[in-house]
Amino acid sequence: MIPTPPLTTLRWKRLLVTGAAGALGRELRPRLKAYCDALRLSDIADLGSAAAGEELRPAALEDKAAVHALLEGVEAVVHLGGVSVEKPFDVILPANIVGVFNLYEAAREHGVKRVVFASSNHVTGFYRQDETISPQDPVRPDGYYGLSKAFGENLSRFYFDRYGIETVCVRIGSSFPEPKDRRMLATWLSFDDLERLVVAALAAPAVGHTVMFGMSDNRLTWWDNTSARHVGYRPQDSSEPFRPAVEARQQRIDLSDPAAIFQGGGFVKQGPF
Ligand code: 15L
Repeated sequence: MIPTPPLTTLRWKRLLVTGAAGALGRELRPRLKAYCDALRLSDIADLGSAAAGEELRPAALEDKAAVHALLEGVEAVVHLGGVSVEKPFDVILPANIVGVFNLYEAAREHGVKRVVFASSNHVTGFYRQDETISPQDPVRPDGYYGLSKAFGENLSRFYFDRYGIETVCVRIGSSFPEPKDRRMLATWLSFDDLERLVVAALAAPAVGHTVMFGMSDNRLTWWDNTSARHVGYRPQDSSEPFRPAVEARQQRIDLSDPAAIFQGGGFVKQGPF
């Protein structure tokens, strides 16, 4: 379901979504089209065919020239691109580290002033599930993927401090049709709330460099977003209606399992590769 009425009356001339063929990109594609004249979509995977108002631009993030061409004429970017799960470092490096550098350099060159960066809860995955943390707490990445997202957060801070490019880094929890397990009762972000969050991050008058967690209005949470109230994100969904089904599937939690102890869940024990 797409939230109605529109979440803002603002309209962008051209938005760029990287990683547009990924799960969240496919979800946001029709939703963001409602807010712009042209929606430029990029990925290395198949983007299908262009609907009215869409521009398909396949590009690898590590390809500097391609990324520079991608940013031309763009007003704001929703950067979902890159590797979105734990992988060996040589897979993470080109897409998530070289790629995010290419993106911000291209943004600087083309005068793009606002980026929504899909960071991840895995930037802080080694905090425990019995802790509540805020974006001001030190990062504790739970793998190479989390490390690469921490790099993106730092890089975007540098590009704000040096060049005034504003970024909202959204440490996305678990954005799926519904929470799959008890961990996701805390980390779940509905697709409608994802849209609310991205549109809020694009539309807020001033965001500077903001780091926040991407979650729905879940009853149980490990994350305190108070410092990001200026973004104006108000989640409308909750994992709570899914609780009975999730608990029926997962009655017992083994507290000797790192996946049950740490916020990053199974990511904390992946590898070595
Ligand atoms: C992520 O960052 C991943 O992209 C996603 O696939 C989920 O695994 C999610 O984190 C999560 O922590 O549940």
